[in-house]
Amino acid sequence: MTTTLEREKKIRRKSRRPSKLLATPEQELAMLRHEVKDLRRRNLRLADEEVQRLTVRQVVADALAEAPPVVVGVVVQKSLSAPVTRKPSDVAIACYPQTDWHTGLEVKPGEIQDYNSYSWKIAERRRREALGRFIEWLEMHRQVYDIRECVVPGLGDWNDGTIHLENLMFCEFSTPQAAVRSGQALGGLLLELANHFKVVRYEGLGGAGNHDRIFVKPIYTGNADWSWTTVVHEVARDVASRASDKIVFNVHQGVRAEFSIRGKVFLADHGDSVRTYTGGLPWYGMQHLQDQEARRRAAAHKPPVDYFLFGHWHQEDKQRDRIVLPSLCGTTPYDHKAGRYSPPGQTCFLIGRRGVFNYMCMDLS
Ligand SMILES: [Mn+2]
Repeated sequence: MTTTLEREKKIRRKSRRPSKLLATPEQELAMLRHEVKDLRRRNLRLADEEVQRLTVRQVVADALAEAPPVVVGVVVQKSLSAPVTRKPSDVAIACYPQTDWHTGLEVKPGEIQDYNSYSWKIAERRRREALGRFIEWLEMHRQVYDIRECVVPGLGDWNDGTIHLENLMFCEFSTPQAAVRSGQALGGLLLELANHFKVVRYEGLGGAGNHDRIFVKPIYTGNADWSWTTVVHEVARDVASRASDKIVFNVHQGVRAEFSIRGKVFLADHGDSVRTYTGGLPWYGMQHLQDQEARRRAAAHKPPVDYFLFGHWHQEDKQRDRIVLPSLCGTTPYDHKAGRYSPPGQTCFLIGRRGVFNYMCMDLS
């Protein structure tokens, strides 16, 4: 675009040039010389530009010649199809923990801003849904891994029990009835799992979950014997004995259960031995318990714990060496009071030669 200044210069230049019509031969010669001079100058400038253009082209051509070859797409070095024969390193064990069923608890949505609804019927539906999703997850992983064994840790709070006044006032069943139902459901679950695995190993925490206590106040001596968990376990053991060739039923006495899965040490604790002061997950409390356990195990020359399992807080959390399980019951009025994010859920994961992997938490809302 021509600026005003340039336009003025042009006009002035034109006005200095005599009109061709009025020019004498001398004036015409002078004009032609002037034009030749202009054209020469323009020619030089264009030649200059051409040189520059050629130089740039050469530089780019050189750079392209020296550049490494361009790889388009993903380089697939190994076949992605599933291996036909498996190596020992492909063996994995499935883990499907169960906790906080709170059989007998009825949660009315209106009391907890519609965050949840719970009853025996809903519990049965959630157990079925979770099992279906676990089996789907299992079949997917069987495309790659050799999974023949399933470990089911049981972490307690099977029943809503009688430790609080409200449990007594509003339970759907009496505690003995609830304990029998939980036992039958647990035994039935193990029988169902036995259809999908060569071995099903139950690792039950005999020491009561807080809600399984027979007495309002906690006891630590004989707490497994004086607990509704004993009834749950004995009923479940009886039901599971129908597939005794496949189901191994282990019950651990005391508040903590130690067991091994593919060489990794697991320590299960219901969770009520760690206090919470804010209602939420006691991060430092759990860490403190883990540190204390590590110190006393080191002193006793026992191998360190690889994974801690907790239930109790009805909130799911997965850390490198700790898994806090969600509850089957979901948000209770107590969870609601504490502002807990407690959707009902179940978890499952695999244990391979390097430990826990492919962890899944199902939301059963
Ligand atoms: Mn609980």
